[in-house]
Amino acid sequence: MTAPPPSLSLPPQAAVATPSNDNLDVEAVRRDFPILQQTVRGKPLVYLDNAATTQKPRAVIDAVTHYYENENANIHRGVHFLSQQATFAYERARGRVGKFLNAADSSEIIFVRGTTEGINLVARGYGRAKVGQGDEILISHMEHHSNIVPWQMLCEEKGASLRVVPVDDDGELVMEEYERLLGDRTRLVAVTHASNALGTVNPIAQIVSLAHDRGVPVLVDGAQGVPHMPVDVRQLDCDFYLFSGHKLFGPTGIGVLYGKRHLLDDMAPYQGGGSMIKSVTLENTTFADVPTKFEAGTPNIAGAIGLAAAIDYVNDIGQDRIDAYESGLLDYATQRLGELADLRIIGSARQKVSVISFVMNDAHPHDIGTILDSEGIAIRTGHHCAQPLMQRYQVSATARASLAFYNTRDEIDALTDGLVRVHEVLG
Ligand code: C6P
Repeated sequence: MTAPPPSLSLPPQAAVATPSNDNLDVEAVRRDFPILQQTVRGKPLVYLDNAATTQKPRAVIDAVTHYYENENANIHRGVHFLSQQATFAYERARGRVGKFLNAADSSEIIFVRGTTEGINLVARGYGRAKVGQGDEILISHMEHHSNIVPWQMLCEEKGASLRVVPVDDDGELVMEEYERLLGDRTRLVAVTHASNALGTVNPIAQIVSLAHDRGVPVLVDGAQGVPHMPVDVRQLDCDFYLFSGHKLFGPTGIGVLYGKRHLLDDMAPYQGGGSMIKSVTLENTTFADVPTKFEAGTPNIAGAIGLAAAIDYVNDIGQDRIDAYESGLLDYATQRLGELADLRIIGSARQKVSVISFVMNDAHPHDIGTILDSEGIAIRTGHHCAQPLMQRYQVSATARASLAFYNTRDEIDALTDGLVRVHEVLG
C-alpha cells in the first residue's frame, strides 16, 4: 500500500451515538440515520426490512460524499496526487474489512459487488478447477438462491451433483444428515451463516470442523451473519466468507469475499481486463497477485470507502452490544406477534438473528405488506429468494419483519397494531 500523501484529508468525523451504560441508546442511534426521521403515508416510518437492505448512518453518507468532493480519481494507476489519495483510501478500506473479519492478511479480502458476485467468483475460480464428473457439492435446504443457483450451474457444466442437508420443522439443520452426506465425493460445503427467511443461525464452527476432518473446504454465505454478530473467520476456520456492504449499513454495489490465501492463490481469475494483470502481450497474459487478480476493471472505490465507514460505525457501537440489544428486541417481537391468534411464525430455531417470517391464516403475504405499508410500516413479502425453503414449509410466500439495532419496542407495537388491522380488513 502506498503511504498517504502528506496533506491527505480525512472525512469529517461524524458523531456516533454513544451508548448509555451497557444498553444501547437507541434514540441517539436513530438520530444518526437521516432516513428514519421521515413520515411515510402520514405516519412515522417503521422500517422493518433490514434483511433486504439496511439504512445508512450519516457517517457513511458523509464518507462517500467526502470522497467524491475531495479525492475522486481512478486507483492503482495514477502517479498524480488524487489518484494516490483514492488508492490509499481504497486500500485502507480493505485493511479495515480484514481487521473486521480478523483475516490473517488484507490480501485475503477481495472487493466484489456483493454476496452474489462473491459466490459466483468462487464457483468459477475454485469450483471449475476442483469439481469434476461425479463429484458433489453440499448445500443446505435453507440457502438463498445466490448459494444454490451458481452451484447448480457448476454441477450442470461438470456432471457433478448437488446434495442438500435438510432442515427440521423448527428451521434447524439436521446435523446427523449433514454428517451422513459429507462423503468421499464432496468437494465443497456451501452454507449460510444465518437464514434470511427463517433467521436460523447455523453452527458454522461445527460444520467447518466436520468438513475439515474429511478434507473438505467450506464456504459461508455471511450476508445475514455480519450485520448481527461478530465474525472471526480464523476462529470459524472457514475457507471462504461472503457478505454484502448494503446489509451492513454500507452502500450498495460493494461486498466482500474473504478467502484463505493459499486457496485464492490457486484460483483462476473470475474476469479478465485492466488492473488484474502483471503483463499482457497479444499472445499471452500473466496475472497479478491476489487480491488484484480478482478485481478486474475500475472497482467501486466510493463503495469500499463507504463500507469502511460503516464498519467503523458498527465497531464504535460494538457488535456485542448490537447483538444483545437485537436479541432482546427479537424476544419482544416474538412475544408480541405470538399474541395474535391467527399468526404462525415460520422458524423457531434456538439461535436466531432478528428475522421473523410469518403467515396469517389465508391472508396473502402481499396483502399483509400492502396494508402495513398504508400504516407507514415496511416489511418484506414473498419467497425471499428461498423458494426451496418455502416448498419445505408448504407455503408460497411469507411476510417477514427483519430488525436492526435502530428499531424500537414502540415500532414492534406499531407492527402488532398493524397486524390487528390486517386481521380486521382481511378477516
Ligand atoms: N437477501 C433478502 O431480502 P446480494 O443481493 O448479493 O447483496 O445478497 C444476496 C443474498 C445472499 N445470501 C443471503 C442469505 C441473503 O439474504 C441475500 C440477500 C435479500 O433477504 C434479498 S432477496
